[in-house]
Amino acid sequence: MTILRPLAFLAALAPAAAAAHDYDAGDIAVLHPYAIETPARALTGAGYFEIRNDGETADALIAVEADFPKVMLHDSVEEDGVMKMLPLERIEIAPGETVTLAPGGGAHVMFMGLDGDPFEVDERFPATLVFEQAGEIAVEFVVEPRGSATGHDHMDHDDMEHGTMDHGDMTHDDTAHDAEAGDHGAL
Ligand SMILES: [Cu+2]
Repeated sequence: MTILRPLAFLAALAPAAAAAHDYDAGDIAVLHPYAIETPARALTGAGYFEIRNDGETADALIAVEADFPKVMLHDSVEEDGVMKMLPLERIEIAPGETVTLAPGGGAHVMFMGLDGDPFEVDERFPATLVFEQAGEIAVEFVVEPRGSATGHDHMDHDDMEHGTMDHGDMTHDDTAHDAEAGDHGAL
């Protein structure tokens, strides 16, 4: 009697997935990491992707590393009609679930310190996604035009244009602590 080996079967499929700009490690797959082009003088750029958990235990994205002065996970929340970006410590992916990060609000990766080197369409850059269980997954972000239909969204990007936000005044380190303390009164 032949013993089925599902893991070996999945491993055999991996090269095909990689060709489609997807990456995986263990039970976690990262699909189509992309960033949105930025204005020439932008200080920050946003990155998005889908994460699929094919396993039976929860995992979480806890960090993104890339060659920028600072990279953070951010969440966008509306408070009194004003969009704010707050640091996000982790993005949970339940077993069997797919989490989608996409333009238009919500979680995103914030690449900070672009200063004079904007994201240009078709540019690619490497990054490492760090997961609590699956460990590190090396990926490549590809820069896409603002407002492009990547199959993820048809929202109005203008609502969430990072360039128009108050990133300049926002010292992210300080904000992180305020946000954790939940001190809305001070904001
Ligand atoms: Cu942000």
